[in-house]
Amino acid sequence: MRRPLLSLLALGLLTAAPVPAQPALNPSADTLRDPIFPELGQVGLDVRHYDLHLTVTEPGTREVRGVVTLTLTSTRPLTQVRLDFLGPEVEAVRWNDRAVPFGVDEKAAKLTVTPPAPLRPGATARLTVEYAGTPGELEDPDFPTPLLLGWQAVPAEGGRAGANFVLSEPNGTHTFLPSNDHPSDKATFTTRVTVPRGYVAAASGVETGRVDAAGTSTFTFSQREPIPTYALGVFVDRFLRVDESAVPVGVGGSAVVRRDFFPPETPGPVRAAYVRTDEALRLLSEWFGPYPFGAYGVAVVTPRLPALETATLSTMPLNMSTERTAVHEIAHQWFGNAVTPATWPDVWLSEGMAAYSELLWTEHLGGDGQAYAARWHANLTRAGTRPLRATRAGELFDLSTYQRGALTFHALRAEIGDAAFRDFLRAYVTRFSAGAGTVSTPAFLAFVRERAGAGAEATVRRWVEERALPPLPVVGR
Ligand code: TYR
Repeated sequence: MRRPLLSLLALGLLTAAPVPAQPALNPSADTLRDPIFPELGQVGLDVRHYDLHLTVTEPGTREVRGVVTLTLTSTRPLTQVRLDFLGPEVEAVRWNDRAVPFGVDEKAAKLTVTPPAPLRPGATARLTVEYAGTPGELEDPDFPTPLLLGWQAVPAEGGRAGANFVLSEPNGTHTFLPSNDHPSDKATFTTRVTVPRGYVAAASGVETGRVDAAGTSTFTFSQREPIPTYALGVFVDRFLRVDESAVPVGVGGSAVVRRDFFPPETPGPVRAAYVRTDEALRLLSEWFGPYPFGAYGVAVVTPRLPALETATLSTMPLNMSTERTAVHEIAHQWFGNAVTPATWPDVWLSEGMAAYSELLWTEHLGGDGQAYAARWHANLTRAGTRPLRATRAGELFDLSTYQRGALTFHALRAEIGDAAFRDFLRAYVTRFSAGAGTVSTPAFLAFVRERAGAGAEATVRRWVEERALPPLPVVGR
């Protein structure tokens, strides 16, 4: 359902009280110009934290109410803040607790806010947005089955209660959250979710509280390490929550909280895909270094969809509940959520390593990793392949991203040997989860050269840049 376009002009923003002409001070219209999603984000804007309160009154419908306070800084003077938003009707906007003018441009999917004075570099402001209604519909045409990205509703059916969750990669988060919706602007999150009594809410981060009031429960989650907006997970269902003992694989051996959420009708075999989660966390932390977050688990959802590595709490559809996919999503907590693609063409770095972790898991179980790699190579030979930086949305999650991406890491391993490969991966995570927490393809190549030498860089570069598929790398057995 489309709502009428509410233009900036209609709201008087462009005519009333114009900002004095300050060309250098008005980069507000500049998006981040991502090569694949050029419309996303705002140059200079840095969202540090989202404090989000969602209220779901009738789970299974698309209705939602949100109040979010963004903690903002900027690297340039900003006369306006332009957030990505294709969400429900905006009811109020406040800047440091004072009402300020705003405009919604649904066509551009932007919420534009004019602060009382330009946001200066280094200054911090709090921007609050209240909204309620139906999240926007953002169709992802690149999935085999048409998929609405962002806010998901699973209607009540038969004896089954309704449910909601989000599935946002790459750009669905702004259907339910006004945000700087690009992976280069990572942020921490406090997420509160209010649901009818009897429902359970879950979200990325560590649960810090639950308050029951008349007819409702409110759950609070703290995601203390920055994550990309697409990786925020939110779930509402009559979940069975299963708590396990913490696993000491965090930074400095710290305990990682373990909890999983299963819908009541989850068949037994589905649960089987998750019984070795602790073992996978231990194995992958040996290869990649300490697990980067405070918790890990899965939330199982019922629609047929791809699995998604939502931070600390992977989204696992029933149909994707296999051990292999479970390990893939765990690996994404390092590659994707802690080390995040700087732009969308860099997504192969996440998917390639997540796929590579399936090979590491196979070897861990005593299987033949080289045969696993040979299957990837045969698939690519049969289907055709491309250089790794995606040039359009349809390439983001294709065979080359996953399998040629994975073989690129296999080629590096073949070149430098297991011990050096392990050291490389650990150093790579340490280096690129720090600071902005992002990695670009050129920065990755430079790091390969720095850590593994010019020969290794040349090998990797062929996998990244050449059109033709290089020969199958062989890791000695
Ligand atoms: N990143 C997912 C994976 O682990 C794939 C995916 C992509 C899932 C986009 C959902 C989505 O919306 O492979």
